[in-house]
Amino acid sequence: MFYYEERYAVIIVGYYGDEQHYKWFTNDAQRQYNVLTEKYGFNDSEIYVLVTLKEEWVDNLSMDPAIIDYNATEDNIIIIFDYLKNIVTKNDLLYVVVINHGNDDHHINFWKLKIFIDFVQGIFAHDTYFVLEKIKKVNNKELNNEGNLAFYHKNNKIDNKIYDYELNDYTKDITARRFIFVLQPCFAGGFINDLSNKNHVVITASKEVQLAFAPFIGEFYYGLEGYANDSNNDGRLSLGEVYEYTANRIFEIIKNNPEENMGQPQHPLIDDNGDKIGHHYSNLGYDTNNKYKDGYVAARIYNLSYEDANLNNLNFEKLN
Ligand SMILES: [Ca+2]
Ligand SMILES: [Ca+2]
Ligand SMILES: [Ca+2]
Ligand SMILES: [Ca+2]
Repeated sequence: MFYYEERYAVIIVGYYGDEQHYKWFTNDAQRQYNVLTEKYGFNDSEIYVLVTLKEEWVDNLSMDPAIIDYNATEDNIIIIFDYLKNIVTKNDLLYVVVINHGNDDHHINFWKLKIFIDFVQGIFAHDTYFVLEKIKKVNNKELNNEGNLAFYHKNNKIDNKIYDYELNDYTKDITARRFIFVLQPCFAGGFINDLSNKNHVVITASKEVQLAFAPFIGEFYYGLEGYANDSNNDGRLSLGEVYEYTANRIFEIIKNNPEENMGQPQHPLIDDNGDKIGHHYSNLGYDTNNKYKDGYVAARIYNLSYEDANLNNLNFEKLN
């Protein structure tokens, strides 16, 4: 068994859109913070919380603002990851969670017409992104309209979006022994081809062509909190078991209430073999006993604890 020397976590909460999501997203950030500190023993100084408060929605703020470190701006995200580049070593764990809406440039017509048109087929074609809450004010008025426009148009001059390739650019030079991404946005599967690497585990709320309206991150937290099933009966919960629990819960929720995801399927994916392709646990590409397939590494990581499997057969050098 390998023990990490240090562990770090980054919690990013983006564009809310409405007050209900403000309530949900800030609550999710607090739950993530709580499970890190209470269940996994993180110190506050090891957790970077990026949240932009909305003063007008104070009644629905569902977190302790004292845990917030920075506004969730693209500049601050770059600063945090630049800082981590200098302090994270190949003996450390880095965990990044994104709580946000998401979109994909190729799916604009879905939102307009309410029918699904996938213009560009193929995993490498998808430029998925999440949006950050605007905090820029002009004449003391927040630019709500421009914030909304930025959500839909790639070439909007206001750059408050984090594209999949940008998140990779900002994080790619960080050398952690284990780098875990958990991404809640709709279409988050489109992040996998960009973030995939040999020492990376990328877990997404849905495939790149799917909405993610069912409560993925809430179920993931239940899993981390200990509700997942110890399917291999080793007395421990692995990250893979938490992923399987979450994906199975989403399957059950949508089976019982298809309207949870507007009548569409939602398949949380995992990629932990660095081949740029994510798989659902029901897919043939997922096999916890085959080291070449997705699921093998995650089945040997004990979530966010200090213990990491001693996978000497894996190469921790970054891929180009
Ligand atoms: Ca950007
Ligand atoms: Ca992509
Ligand atoms: Ca287990
Ligand atoms: Ca894979």
